[in-house]
Amino acid sequence: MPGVSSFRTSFSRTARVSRTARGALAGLLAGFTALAVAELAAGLVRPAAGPVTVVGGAVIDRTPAPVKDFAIRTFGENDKTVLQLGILLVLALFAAVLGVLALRFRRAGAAGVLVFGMFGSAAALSRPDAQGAGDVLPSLVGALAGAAVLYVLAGKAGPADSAAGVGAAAGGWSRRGFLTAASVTAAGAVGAGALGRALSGRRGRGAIASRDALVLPAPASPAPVIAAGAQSRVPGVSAFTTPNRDFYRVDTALVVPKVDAAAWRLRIRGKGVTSSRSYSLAQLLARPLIERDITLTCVSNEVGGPYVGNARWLGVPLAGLLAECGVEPPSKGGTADQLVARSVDGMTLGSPVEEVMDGRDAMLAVGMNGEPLPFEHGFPVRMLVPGLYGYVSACKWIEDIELTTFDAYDPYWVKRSWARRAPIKTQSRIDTPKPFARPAAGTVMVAGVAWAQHRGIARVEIRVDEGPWQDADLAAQDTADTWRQWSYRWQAAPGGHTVTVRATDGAGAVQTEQRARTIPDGASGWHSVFVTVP
Ligand SMILES: Nc1nc2c(c(=O)[nH]1)N[C@H]1C(S)=C(S)[C@@H](COP(=O)(O)O)O[C@H]1N2
Ligand SMILES: [Mo]
Repeated sequence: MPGVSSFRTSFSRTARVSRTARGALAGLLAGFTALAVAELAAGLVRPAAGPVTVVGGAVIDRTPAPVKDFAIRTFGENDKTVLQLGILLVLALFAAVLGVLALRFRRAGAAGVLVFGMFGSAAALSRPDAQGAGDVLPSLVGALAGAAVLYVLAGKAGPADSAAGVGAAAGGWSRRGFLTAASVTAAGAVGAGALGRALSGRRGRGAIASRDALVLPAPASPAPVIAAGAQSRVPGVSAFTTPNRDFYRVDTALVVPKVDAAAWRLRIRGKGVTSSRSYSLAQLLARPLIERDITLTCVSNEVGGPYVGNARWLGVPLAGLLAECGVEPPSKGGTADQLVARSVDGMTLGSPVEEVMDGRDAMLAVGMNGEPLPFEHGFPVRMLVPGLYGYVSACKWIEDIELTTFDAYDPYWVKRSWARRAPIKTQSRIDTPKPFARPAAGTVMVAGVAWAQHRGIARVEIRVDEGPWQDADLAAQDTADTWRQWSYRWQAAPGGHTVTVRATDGAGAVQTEQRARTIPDGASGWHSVFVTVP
């Protein structure tokens, strides 16, 4: 009877499907357990050594510059979240496949989980801030737990379906046994993961307390009062001083380092340093501090892009500190031409000693807009050199300064095809109107910011379509190290229009029209915005 046989086929197919689903579930639970136990181990030994963090970090380290640039462009500051979700997705896929495999080959499935753990450990060891056994442990312990879970659950997930599904109760597997084991595993994993998170959080408590307790001394040299006219009144223009919570953030840290200021020290050593020194935060704060408005820009900022911000920084003049250690700039016979700054998370940034010591306000910053540095921006101390892109100057969570030469050492980004030296290129940005806006005909305020740190902005011009360049009104210049706002009253006629801006720096050089990508030393070209006047 055709009816009966087709019933039997679909019945066994259903049985096979549900068996596969049980295998996949066993795999997912094993993967979840592995991650949760690893989080717990990381919480105990080192939060930054969690498997997703180290694998993510290793991926960041190995991402070719164009791909990283694409990620920053496409996902902006969500790039890290996207990366971690991607890793979790890939892990989940492999875990499910391993689970199904384990139905037939239990040992192989469990061994597969261990292989993933070894990947995690290898990734941890490859990170620039790896410290040894503590980094390997979380992935390894997690994988062992995951492998055990898969071995047990696969055994309970059911026999081969040779009995065409009818014998589901035979061969040792019972639906209830599997579900009970799965639930217990899930609950245990959730508990381990939550405990791990809580432990990681606790480890940061000393750092948070040290930041809360920090009282910033008054500067010996306060910043000049910002001229009343420095902030344009045109709606839609960036604030002259960027609030800390809005300040862009670019770094490779998947877990923001939480440094306990009480235990923190800064070493200064290397070529030309007469004797290596080390400073505590209290020692640095006891020195005369300077307060300065400085605009920071990322080399990954596209023309018209958002990775630029201006803050009021408080810090220790770096040149004086270096001089005290015996360092001389190359122009005065110093042997080191590169200063390599190292952070607690193993990042290395290289700055030219000549620029650091040429009289500009290079500093070790401790304050940002009137408060201790936020953790995201480098607490307790970061470096800043006005006029240089962040990746060659602005080391956050700094703990070591080494004097060396450009010939002898390539820091992190230079190893990844970015330029050794990178002064900030003159740029201007239209903040308003926005691209594809539809402003009414008549007077339209075009306004934005321009920057050429340490050279200053002398002129900003606007061009509508292919018309002549017209001078924009410049807001008051704060200092040569800050951006400058500008505005232009445009008498807009109906139609589609392209509005273009260009700036001239304090030395008289006009911003180049030549388009360049961000790699290797910063984007160039003119920013323009297309609008339709209805
Ligand atoms: N330790 C560390 N410091 C770092 C980085 C980093 O990845 N790690 N990124 C640099 C880059 S590329 C830039 S543009 C600035 C950004 O500083 P912000 O995040 O405070 O804006 O920090 C610099 N300092
Ligand atoms: Mo950057």
